[in-house]
Parts: sequence; structure tokens; C-alpha cells
Amino acid sequence: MVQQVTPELRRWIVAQSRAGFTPASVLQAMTDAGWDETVALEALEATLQVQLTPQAPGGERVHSPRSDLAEGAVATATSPRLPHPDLRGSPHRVDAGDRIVDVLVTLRRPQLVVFGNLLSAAECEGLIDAARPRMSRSLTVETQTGGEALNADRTSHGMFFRRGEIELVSRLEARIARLLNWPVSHGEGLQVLHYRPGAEYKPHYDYFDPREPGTANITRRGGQRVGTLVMYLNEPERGGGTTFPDVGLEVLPQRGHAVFFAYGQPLPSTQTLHGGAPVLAGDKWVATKWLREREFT
Ligand code: PD2
Ligand code: ZN
Repeated sequence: MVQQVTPELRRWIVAQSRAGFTPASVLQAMTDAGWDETVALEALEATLQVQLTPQAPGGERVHSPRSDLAEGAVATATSPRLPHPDLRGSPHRVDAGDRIVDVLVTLRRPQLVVFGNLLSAAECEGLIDAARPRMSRSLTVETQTGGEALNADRTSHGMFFRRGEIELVSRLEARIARLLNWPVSHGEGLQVLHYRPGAEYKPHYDYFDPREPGTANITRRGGQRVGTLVMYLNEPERGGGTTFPDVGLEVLPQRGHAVFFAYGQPLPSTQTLHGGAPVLAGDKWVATKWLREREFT
């Protein structure tokens, strides 16, 4: 369903809040009325300038606002289109064009899927071999300035392939585009990261913070990031999981597997805070594909 936050909806949210209903109960009324939870949260956060986390299923509700969301307000509602695998009918495997990929775990919030066998062992080796001679200490995008800088929170080494730079990269980009229903043109170049023992990537969001002065410049090319695919190219002996602290999830690296998550808005309510836990033994190689709203040139 296409859902869009209308002025009528905003007025309704403000009225419910003035009537003394808690944001959590207003959220519940909106989801009861058929609103997508992500869209409802974003509308609430934007209208009331609060930050919310959704109630756990079965969570207690003290009292409810009137569920009189104007039909007119609901009818034009839209959620932004996001990269996503087609999981209608709960398939265990999905067709990614040149490869059948396993669906291992799905989560609604954050919107997340763990895939198995997205890459073959030979493809993982091929990416590491092609990346190895070009590795240097990872930089992070500085949203203060729009530039890049060394960051103590990120102790991996990395490099970027240009889109389509080698046949292997093109093949993987086409597979990812088909899997996530998002055009190759909307993806950044593939990044390869190498973590040695002790290296980590502290929890962060992959979207660019709209409040930072450098963000307007960064998003001129392709708009915001809306999704991340982290592909595991090897398996460290211990540690090195990708963690999602808001939901207590850790995805452990296995060669050829991947974790994908999407974020419709650059907001913490997407619960996409994530990090790379310290590698305790062995080393860890990943390839990350970031997806943008629009064509990334
Ligand atoms: O290597 C990871 O597990 C990891 C964790 C958090 C990678 C990224 N973020 C990233 O590339 O954005
Ligand atoms: Zn990240």
C-alpha cells in the first residue's frame, strides 16, 4: 500500500496528543487503522518531535485514542519504496537471477534479512584477491564537512571497487539488484573491508544524519542511503559478528552469507544502529553494498 503523511493526519496526531494520549497509544491506534508501523512512527516523530520505539506485541495499553483517522487522510497514505527481496509467501529460497539464495532469518524492525549462499566460495576468494593489493586504513564519511577522515571507531582496512570495475563485481551487482529489486545504478561501488584481531566498527547508522552540515553535499549524488548489504567473505575463528544493539541481534559471519537491512528514513526509529564486533581470533573480510534512493553517479 502506498502511504503518505497528510496534513489531516498531522492535525489528528496533534489533537490526540493534546487530548492526553501517549505517543505509544497514538501509534497503536494508527497501526490498528492499517498504517504501516514505520510510516506511523515517522509521522509521529516528525509531528510531535519525539523519539519512539514501537511497543512489544501484546504490550499493555492504558487507554486508546478514538480510532477515527479520517478515511481521506488514510487513503493517500504512502511509504517510500525501499530495496527488498520478494518474500511474499515466505519462500525459503529466492531467485537472484544467476543464483538461488537461501533466506535464513527475517525481521520486521529493523527491516532485516539474513541470506545464505549469496556468493560462492570462489567468488568470495576472488573479491579478497582483487581487493588485497589496494587495502588502506578505512575512512568514514564526515557529515560535518562532507569529506572523509580516519575514525578511531573504525579500525578495519578497506577499499572501494568502482561499479562494474571487474566482471566479478558486475556479476555480483546484477545479482544484488535482482535480489533486492533495486537498480544497479542506485548502488554505491562495492566496499571491501578487512578486520584483523582486535579491529572493530563501533555501532553507527549508515544513513547520513540530516542535521549535519555536510549531508546536503553528500546526498547530492543519489540522495540518502536506504539500504545496506554486508556480505561475509570468510569466517573469523571468534568474534566479528554484525551487531544490532537496539534489538540484541548478532549475525555471525559465514562465508558467502549476508545481512541486509533497509531504512526508509534517516531516523533512529528504524532501529538500524549496527556495528562490527571486535574480531577476537582470525581475521574477517566483508564486502558492503550501500543502496541510494536515486541513481548514484
Ligand atoms: O563488518 C561489519 O560487520 C560491518 C558492521 C557495521 C560493516 C558495516 N557496518 C558497514 O560496512 O557499514
Ligand atoms: Zn555500517
